[in-house]
Amino acid sequence: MPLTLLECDIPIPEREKHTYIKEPGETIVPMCNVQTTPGDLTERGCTYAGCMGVVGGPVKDVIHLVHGPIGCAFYTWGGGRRQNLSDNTEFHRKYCFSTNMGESNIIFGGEKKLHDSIVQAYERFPEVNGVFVYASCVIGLIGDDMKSVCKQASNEIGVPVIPFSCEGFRGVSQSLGHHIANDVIFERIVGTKEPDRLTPHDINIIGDYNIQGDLWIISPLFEAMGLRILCTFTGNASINDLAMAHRAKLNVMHCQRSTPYICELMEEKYDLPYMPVSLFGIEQTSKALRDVAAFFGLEDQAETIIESEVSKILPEIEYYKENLKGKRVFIYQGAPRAWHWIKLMEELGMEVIGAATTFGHTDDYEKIVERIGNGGLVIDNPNSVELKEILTKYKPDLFISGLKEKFLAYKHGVPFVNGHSYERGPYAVYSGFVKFAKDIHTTINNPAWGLIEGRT
Ligand code: CFM
Repeated sequence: MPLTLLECDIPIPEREKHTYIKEPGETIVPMCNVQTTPGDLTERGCTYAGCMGVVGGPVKDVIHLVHGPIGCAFYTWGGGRRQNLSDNTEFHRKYCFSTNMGESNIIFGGEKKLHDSIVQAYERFPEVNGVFVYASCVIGLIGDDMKSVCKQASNEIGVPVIPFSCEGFRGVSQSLGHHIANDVIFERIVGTKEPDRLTPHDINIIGDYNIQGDLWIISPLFEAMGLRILCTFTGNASINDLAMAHRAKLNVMHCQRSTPYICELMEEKYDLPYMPVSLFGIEQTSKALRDVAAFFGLEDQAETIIESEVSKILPEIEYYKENLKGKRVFIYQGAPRAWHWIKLMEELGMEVIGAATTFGHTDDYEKIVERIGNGGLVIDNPNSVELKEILTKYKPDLFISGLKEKFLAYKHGVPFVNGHSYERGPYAVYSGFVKFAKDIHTTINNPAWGLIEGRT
């Protein structure tokens, strides 16, 4: 029984191609990264969300101006589902900028409004080092010439004004938005500045967005090894860091869905190699540190750090493992975290019975299918009706997913942890693993679940 059709999908038989139950010895990858079937109420985000909300938005010292109707600007607020923190707390994520396109602008064009918005926003916040302008769907439809407006405004205000043509409808999911942001940052920013000094141990951490401060626990591990972090892409990044990123000796790539594009471009143009790593859990983090250390000949330093970090957390991890052994988990993330975390759950003695992604590509599913156990359900881009069927039929002991799914899980009495913006994170590397384990332990063992009437 390789591909399977959930009961709720009888009216949308196309969904069968996206739903796979792993059989021993098989290497089937469910259909993915294709347009959503009409009638399927997808939970996917749009291209603009991937460009602005994921990759562009974390840059801490630029105005993020949304060119579109005001509703699209909701994504700019730090109070939303993403919590990519920065140390520029007086500005970053505190303000929301939009051209607030109304009906008449849409009819007569929004170029003047865009120009005036850029100039006004900069006059109000002259301390910023640039302006990023993001196109929403409407702009693609009316054809405003963002490029020339941005160029003219940049000449007037004297800082880079960079347009991102990330109209929401362009891709099948937010994934294309990541790609567009990578391309624009590479073309317009990387290589435009030189660092004051270079060391033989300069790295960039690519593909970490500092969710609840992940980077603030990741970076010290690399620094303790003797490495210098030149740039982070894009958690807590300044546009000036990004401009100098081409001078690093190695790109350490964490999120392997939102950043392989820029890593490949930098390798091609600047001969800068990249190394994919997983920075979650003991085994994967230790491997990452060892791999990076081997590149620089810092193996001894890495071993010392690994030993001290692991010994610090092991007693607590053992405790959680004892209490979580045999629990069955269903993970539904955007893409790579689904496969990063299959290993992590195993480290806690739990079993992943299902894994899903919103916008994973073939390489994400290959890793999921390889890592999940026989009988595991692998489903691409599930909608909430399908999620409900999975939660009630498979009855996992834990559901790891995002805010949109949280209340669905609660309604069905399934313990839940937010794997996107976290509960009480950060969740990366060693100290974050303990927090992750603690949140999982707390929710699974919460007595409230037993009090829910009609728990399925
Ligand atoms: Fe990369 Fe991410 Fe993810 Fe992603 Fe995301 Fe995220 Fe995610 Mo939510 S960049 S692909 S678009 S690891 S916001 S920090 S948790 S869906 S699996």
